[in-house]
Amino acid sequence: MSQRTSFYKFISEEQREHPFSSGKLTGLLLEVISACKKIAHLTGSGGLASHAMGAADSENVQGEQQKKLDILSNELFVESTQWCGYLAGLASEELDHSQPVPKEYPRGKYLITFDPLDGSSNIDINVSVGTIFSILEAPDEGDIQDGDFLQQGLKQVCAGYCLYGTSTMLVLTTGRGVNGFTLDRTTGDFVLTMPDIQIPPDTSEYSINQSYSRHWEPPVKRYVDECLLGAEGPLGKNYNMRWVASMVADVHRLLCRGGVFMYPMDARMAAKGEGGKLRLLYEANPMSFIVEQAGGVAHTGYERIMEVQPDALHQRVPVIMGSRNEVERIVSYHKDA
Ligand code: P6P
Repeated sequence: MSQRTSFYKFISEEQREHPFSSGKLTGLLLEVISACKKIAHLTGSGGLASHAMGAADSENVQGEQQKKLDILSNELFVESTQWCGYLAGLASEELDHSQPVPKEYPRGKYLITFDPLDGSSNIDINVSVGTIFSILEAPDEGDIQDGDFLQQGLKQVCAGYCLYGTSTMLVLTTGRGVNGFTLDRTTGDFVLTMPDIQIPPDTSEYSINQSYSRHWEPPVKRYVDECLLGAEGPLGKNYNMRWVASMVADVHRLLCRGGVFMYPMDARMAAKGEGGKLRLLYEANPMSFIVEQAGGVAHTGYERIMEVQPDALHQRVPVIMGSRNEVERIVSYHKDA
């Protein structure tokens, strides 16, 4: 069997193509991946690690019930990365505010935002969850504040996710396409298994939580109604629907076979003055970078997600992303409205 390419070999060869690269991003990514391997082990233990199952007696800044694994995964991620000398600060879904790298460690050139365990409501029912991360440049000096993270998605240096599914997969972009790696449990290496991922431009599969349909805005309701009409309707084909309730799993599926993932704005959120359900900095932006680099479109319905200017660390946005032609249709319905 031909020698498979390990992540380390892949990223080292990529680095060589950037003659001026310092190797610092590579160094940071190796620690991020180390954290993901530890989280994979933790999530893979399921009920065997009873201390990791079930709800913690705490809520995160979002007011969401934290799972023990949310907290453990967050601690693992911070401890595995903050010491490496390539980070100046970290911001997590599970932390109210960003935190600078402790003084005892060297200050690095990057910032990282992350959701340590996205979809954690699926933990107790043994359904896929994932870690999502986004890497930005840090200011050269000054104490790291929340404001330093409020950069448009266009400024991302790297974005990726690790999907803890039937296999553990790392999917990553540094702005030169998207590549997928599978964890080889015998060697502990991530190995290149999905080179140069391209999202099919057309699809007949959409992903949305249908139970909120009475709250949707007209353009989304119009699109889903047309999908439900199938071949006899204006879209002229039958559609399939999937909803894992784990963004990493739902987005990974559309990267593999096309599709549209939607968590749109709805009347409930508008009534609460929220911008959507999913968080911009560590869910929507990293996934948008990946989707766009794989030839897809990532939009709020009103603007390109990566052009949204963040004004708060845990800001929420509407998310419509996936196959180019299908998302562009949905965006056109928003323009019509
Ligand atoms: P709902 C998980 O909690 C998450 O943030 C995303 O991973 C997922 O797509 C969405 O929320 C699920 O939301 O309302 O269907 O439970």
